[in-house]
Amino acid sequence: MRAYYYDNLEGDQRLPHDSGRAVDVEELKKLGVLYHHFSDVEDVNKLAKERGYKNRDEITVSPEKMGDVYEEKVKSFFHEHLHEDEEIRYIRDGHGYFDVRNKGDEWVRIFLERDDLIILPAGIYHRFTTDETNYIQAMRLFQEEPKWTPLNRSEELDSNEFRKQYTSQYLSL
Ligand code: KMT
Ligand code: NI
Repeated sequence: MRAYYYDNLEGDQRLPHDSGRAVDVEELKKLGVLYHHFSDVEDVNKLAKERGYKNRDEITVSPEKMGDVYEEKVKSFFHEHLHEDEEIRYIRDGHGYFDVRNKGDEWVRIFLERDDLIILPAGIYHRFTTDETNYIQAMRLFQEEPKWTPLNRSEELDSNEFRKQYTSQYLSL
């Protein structure tokens, strides 16, 4: 894992876009973003149990796996959105980027690779992209049924109860 401010420059979303300003784990924690490195899947099982996650699946995002819809999928993952639930991803192979908004509404880019696990809190604005290797395999954990409906950023979403809960807990101090 390595986190830094996104440079906001033009160019493919899959490029590093590293501004050179690093962000540490403590900064992420202040945004409600939790990071773990688990080389033993038993540790993931334990975390899942503690947080009430009963189900999981695995997704491979790559042109080989997705074929013609790959480019389209990569673009759609990159639309800024939030969920009314936590998003937990455990990277099994390859690497990619999760971008999250900070207090000042800047993008923080989080590079994740094998054995990295990230928890994005409900209500945080974020997006995902593969990197230049165009390959990542991840475990997606969910509590009951998958509730991953992405809600695209909009002014109306400011009054969403999950968004309001997130901003009051993490962005209002
Ligand atoms: C997401 O939430 O955008 C995804 O699940 C993308 C694939 S997981 C690395
Ligand atoms: Ni998401």
